[in-house]
Amino acid sequence: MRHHGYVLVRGLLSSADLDPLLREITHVLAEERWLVSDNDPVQRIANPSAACADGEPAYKAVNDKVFQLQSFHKLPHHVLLQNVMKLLVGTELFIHPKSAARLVFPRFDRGTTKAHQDHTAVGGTEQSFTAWLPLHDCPIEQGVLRVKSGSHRFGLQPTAGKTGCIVNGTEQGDEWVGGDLSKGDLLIFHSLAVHEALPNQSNRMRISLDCRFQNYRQPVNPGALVFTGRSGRSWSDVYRDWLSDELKYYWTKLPLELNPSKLQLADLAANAEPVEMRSRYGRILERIEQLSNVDAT
Ligand SMILES: O=C(O)CCC(=O)C(=O)O
Repeated sequence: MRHHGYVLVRGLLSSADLDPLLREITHVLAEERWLVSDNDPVQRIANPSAACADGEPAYKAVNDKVFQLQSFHKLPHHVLLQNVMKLLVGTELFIHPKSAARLVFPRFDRGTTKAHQDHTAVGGTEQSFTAWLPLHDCPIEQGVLRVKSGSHRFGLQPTAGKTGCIVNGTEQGDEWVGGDLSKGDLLIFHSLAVHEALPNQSNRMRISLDCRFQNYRQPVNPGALVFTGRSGRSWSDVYRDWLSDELKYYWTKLPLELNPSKLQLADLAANAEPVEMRSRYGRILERIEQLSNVDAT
């Protein structure tokens, strides 16, 4: 990790760990008609006419349903995953609550993740790590993730405006590294490691998770704990259909150091530039304050 900025762990998780979540997610996709109807949903055969990408309303509507699944939030807490991440961050492990599901349509360029560094969006300490895991075998042609080896040693790299993406060919680092992954493999990378997806050239959806981890004694971006958008979505909306209280608000029990702090958030809500950012900081502060009143289980 120190030298290359990434580690590939083969076969950490089993089918028994991953299949139930894959089944639940593909059930959601089938209901939304993202999959062709004459195949078993776990085959992930995409309906091209439904193709959409992260950042688009149609994508968000379905991704939000996946985000509500209790099993989706359980997977990053898998004990084997925690043990591996503790080797990197120490025993004071903080599992970020906002993991991401990636639902990537085939042959759909807009849906292919461009080169970026997670620290741009995740913030907090630079010593945070993403574990990227497909829920199925993911050969190169199904749009696997690849990493620019050694790129974490160059700090934050210039992006194309506010997109957060690094212009193709300007990434600093050594060679691009990627290859076929199998179900159960885990690609772990540093928050400053440049990475991107290869195009999904198959006829199946690529379904994977990004889970983020750090030491809880190091600063955490409050935006990683709450929903920052205007929709007003809250954790209680996410938990609405959960069958147990396990893992609800678990991070509120940890002694997290927020950066920006609540005081700084209040200042940013009043004075941030550009002005459009002020309401976003205001929302984050309000939602962080609301979390202080929840009863964590
Ligand atoms: O899966 C993808 O296409 C993107 C994943 C990613 O950028 C991440 O894990 O940070």
